[in-house]
Amino acid sequence: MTIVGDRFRKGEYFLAELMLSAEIFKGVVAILDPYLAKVRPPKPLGKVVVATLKGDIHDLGKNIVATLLRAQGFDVCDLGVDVDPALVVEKVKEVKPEFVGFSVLMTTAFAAMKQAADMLEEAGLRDQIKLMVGGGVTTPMVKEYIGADLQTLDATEGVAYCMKVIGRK
Ligand code: B12
Repeated sequence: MTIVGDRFRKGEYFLAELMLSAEIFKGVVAILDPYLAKVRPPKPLGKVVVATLKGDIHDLGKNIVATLLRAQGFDVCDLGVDVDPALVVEKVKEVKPEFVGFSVLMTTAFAAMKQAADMLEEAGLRDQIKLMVGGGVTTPMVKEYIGADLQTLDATEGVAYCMKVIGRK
């Protein structure tokens, strides 16, 4: 997808090719998922709520993180894309995860992530979770803006972080 993104930026690929690549990628993840299920430990290592927030419908990065976390043995509650910040708070109350992960590729969705983080704080839930943010447009400044515990451009770094926090590495 990185190569496809580069070709799109250079004008070598059109939107149709971009969308087709995204669909193929989703298909690949769907094929892998049942195999990964077989190697998961019987008892989940922890719970993670992931979402792409309001104004953003990009979900490939989120799906990669969710797949890798599940493969490692975490229970993942995937809220999908274009998610209302209020739903994040509702789900965190319900699921009681150790981690919340936001995935973002639209700079216009930064505000929704900040709102969700503030709402978690107001609900007294922020101290109970580690907040991660990832996606191609994120930087340490985004981490600071939303008050996240981790910012990364690498899904495996997110998984390694979760493992470290729960004391498995
Ligand atoms: C594929 C793509 C699309 C696909 C999305 C398909 C899908 N199902 O997701 C389609 C064609 C639908 C699309 C639509 C649009 N797109 Co688009 N898209 C891209 C593209 C080419 C690649 C993004 C991608 O999927 N990368 C691959 C993934 C795997 O990378 P990633 O998300 O960074 O994830 C990795 C890490 O960051 C990390 N990670 C990600 N999330 C998380 C979360 C956690 C917790 C952790 C730990 C780690 C982690 O793990 C992943 C693997 O390591 C980018 C350009 C680019 N080069 O990035 C533009 C891009 C993101 N799109 C862009 C735009 C503008 C749009 C549209 C508005 C276009 C339009 N005019 O309609 C719409 C979006 C509408 C909306 N409201 O969201 C802009 C955003 C600009 C900005 N600054 O906000 C970009 C940057 C292109 C550009 N240069 O203009 N897009």
